[in-house]
This record gives sequence, structure tokens and C-alpha cells, in this order.
Amino acid sequence: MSSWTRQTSFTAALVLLGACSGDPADTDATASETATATATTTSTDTDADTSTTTTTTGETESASATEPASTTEATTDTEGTTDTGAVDPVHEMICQQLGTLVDVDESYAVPGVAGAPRWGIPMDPPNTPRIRRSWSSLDAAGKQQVIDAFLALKSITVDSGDPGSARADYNSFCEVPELGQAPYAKNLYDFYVEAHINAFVSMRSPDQMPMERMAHMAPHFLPWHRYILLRLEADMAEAIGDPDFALPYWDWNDCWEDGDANTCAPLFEPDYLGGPGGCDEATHTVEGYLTESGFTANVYSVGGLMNFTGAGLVCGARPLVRAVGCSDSVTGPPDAAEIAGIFARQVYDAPPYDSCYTEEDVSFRQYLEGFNNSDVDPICVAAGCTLHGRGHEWIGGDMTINSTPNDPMFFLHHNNVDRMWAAWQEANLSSGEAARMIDAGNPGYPDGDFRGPLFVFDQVRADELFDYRALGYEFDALPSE
Ligand SMILES: [Cu+2]
Repeated sequence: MSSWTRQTSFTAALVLLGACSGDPADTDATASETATATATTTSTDTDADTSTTTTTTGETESASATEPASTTEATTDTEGTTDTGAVDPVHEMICQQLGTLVDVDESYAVPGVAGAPRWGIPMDPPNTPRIRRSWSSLDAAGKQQVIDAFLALKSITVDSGDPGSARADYNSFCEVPELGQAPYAKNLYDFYVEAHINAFVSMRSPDQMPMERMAHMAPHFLPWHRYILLRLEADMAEAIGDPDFALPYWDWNDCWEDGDANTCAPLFEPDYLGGPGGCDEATHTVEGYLTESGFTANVYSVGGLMNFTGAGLVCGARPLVRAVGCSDSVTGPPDAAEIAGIFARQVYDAPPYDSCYTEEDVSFRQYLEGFNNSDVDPICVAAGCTLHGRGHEWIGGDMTINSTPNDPMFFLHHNNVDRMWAAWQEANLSSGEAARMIDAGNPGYPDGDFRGPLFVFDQVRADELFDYRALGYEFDALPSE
């Protein structure tokens, strides 16, 4: 695991779908400019080596020369995007990465009939909702149950004969011959890792992945992640034989209220979710019961950006890694002031949805997803330094690359993101203004395909995910205005 470029990886992942400047003639010039910009940007990263970055940019340059699709990209972009105006060098560099990606069928990890394409969506709202609670409020037995459920999902493979085995029969990237990787035993946990990788790498160009189907940097961000939490929760409930099981959330406030926010002892307990890792390769391995019980990352991204040429994806077991509190761009997880800020956002989403040229104040979704175009720090501009993005950055390691569900913290973090959405919906529903009460409390949710099928899970519609109560769960407590 050399060259673990945690910040640059997430940077690329998050900003991938921006409007690239379309003229191929301009592109080469910009690419060489960006090589310099990139080297500067990554200099704060303890692990980054600039030669990797420069090499990657070089590859991209040649790829873009043979890539006539860039004109199409520009045209498509204008549909939902206002004039991009000034070119952000960080963003532009990332756009150049698109050409390096291997063509993969977007059906990877898509559940087929046997894979239960609507698993997790109840036929009817249950009479008694599952109550999702804060991780820190669980007792020892409750925490143990969650960890055991995560471990159980890793052991439910196609051949294990467990209930749910059929859902582990997905197309794996590790079986794509061009990637030259070795298959692993596909299982119910790694399904989510692959689905998320697919959602990221398929963002490579607007003609292959229209804005309407993007699971990140677009309106589907919240519905898409709400669905994978529901689906995972149903898997965990089945695996441990407890139909009332509810996925806990990571209440970011716990880290501020109890002890040192930059280590967060209530969360990173060796007996359960594991330790905080460390700031360099000698210390970043997650230690504790979870990893000692054989929980490993089995498919993960490496080597910088969205370079998905085989060198950008590795299949094979390696330990989980974290770098809690090591990021130069964020201090602590999201704080109370940021959380309170969600209630000041009046509309769910607004164009341009792409974050690269959008101030965070444009919409609730953009603010919660965490892009922050107005920050001075280029890492903040690219990776986002509020709320969702800040949580990923702050934990670091596996949480900052496109295979981020490898860390179970991903699901606890996104559960809290989902809780923020629920709180915002409730605030709108109780406001008494007709306009804010429509669409289950999502004023300004865009129409058309933005309400339609989710990427990877194309038998589930985004607008089915609006009313979380109808999906059978609630939270023990919501932040309020
Ligand atoms: Cu995601």
C-alpha cells in the first residue's frame, strides 16, 4: 500500500462530475497548468507523493487527446448548469481524470431478480417503526449486536447457504478481466462497497451518467444513500435474526461533548468499531475486536484519483485504515453550528447541481453533502469541509476513497446524514407553509427523472425514499431549529 493519497482520492471522487471545459485544444494547456496546481495542493498530505499526481495528470493529457466525447460533455452539461465562467484549476484537473477510466458495464453490483432489487423497501408501512439510536446510547449488548451483524454480512457468501446468500450473487469488479484482479468470495457486506464504487466510477461523463442519476453531487445524493442504509439494515436484521434491528447513527455531537473532539473516544472503541488508526502508514491500521475477528477490506481504490485502469482498484484483503483527526483541512467532526445551519436552507436542491461552481448556500442538499466552493483552502473546495464531507475527511483512511463503505463507520455516518435530512423534512412539515410541506417536506425537489430510478438500484425510485416514516423507521431524536 504505497502512495496512499487519501485527500487527493476523495477530492477526485467528490468533484468528478463537474462541468469540464469542453474544448480539447484548451484541455491540454489546462492539464499542464494543473499539474503544477496539483503538486501544490497535495503537498499537505503526509502520504502523497507528487510524482504520482504528476504522472496521473500526464496520462490524462494523452487520454483526452483521443477522447472526442469531451464536446458532448460540454453540451450535456449546459442543460443543468449555468455558465461555468472561471475555471477552477483543481476541478479542471479532476475533469481530466475522466479519460483514464476503463469502460465498465454500469451493471456492476446491480442486484438482479435473485438479488432482490427492492430489498429493504417494505410492502406496507409497519405498525411499529424501528427506532434508530445514537451509537453512544447503546449498551454493551447493543453494540456487540451491531458489530456481530457487520461480521455476519461478510460471511454470507453466494455459497454459504445462509438466508440472503442469493443477494450476494452480484457482478464484481474483481471479476472484470481487464482489471487483472483476483476474485474474492462475494458477500453481503462487500456488495455495498462495490455498489458505491460503481456509483462513483460511473460518474465519468455526463453522457454515460446523466445528472439525474448521479448518487453524489446531485439531488439523488440523499435518496440513494437512504436506500442503501435501508437495504443494509434489512440485511443485518436478517443476519442476526432480529426483525426489529435498527441501524445506529453516529451523532457528531458526541465527539464534541465527551472528551477530545479530535480523537472521539466514545466512537472509536477497540471492543467495537475499532480504534482511530493514525496519521501515517505505520499507525493507520484499525485495531480491536472487529478487525481481529477477520473484518478486512476486500476491494478498494488506491493510487490516486479516479484512475480506474486496474492500478486504481485492488482486490484482496487488507486491514481497515483510519486517520482520525489527521486531516489538515478539518478539525473535529461536524459541529453544532453547522448542524443548525441546515434549517436556514429553504430549498432541497437547485441548479447547477454540480458542486464545482456552486456556493454551498444554494441548497439544503449541497450544504449537507458538504461542498464548499467559497473556502479558500483548495482541499475544502474539492473535498468539501462541512457536514457529510467533513465527517469523511475527519475520519480519513478508508473513509476518503470511493470504496468508503469498507469502513462500517460509513454507514453510521450516513445514518446521521439521513437523520439531518429527516430533521429538515420535519421542520418543513411543521412550518405550516403549504410550499414547504409538499413532497414530504422537500420543497424544491426537482421534477422529472430526478424523482426516478436510482443508479445501481434501478427498481427503486428516488421519490419512494422521501417519506422515511413510510419506510418503517424513525430516529430516537432529531436536531431542531
Ligand atoms: Cu457515497
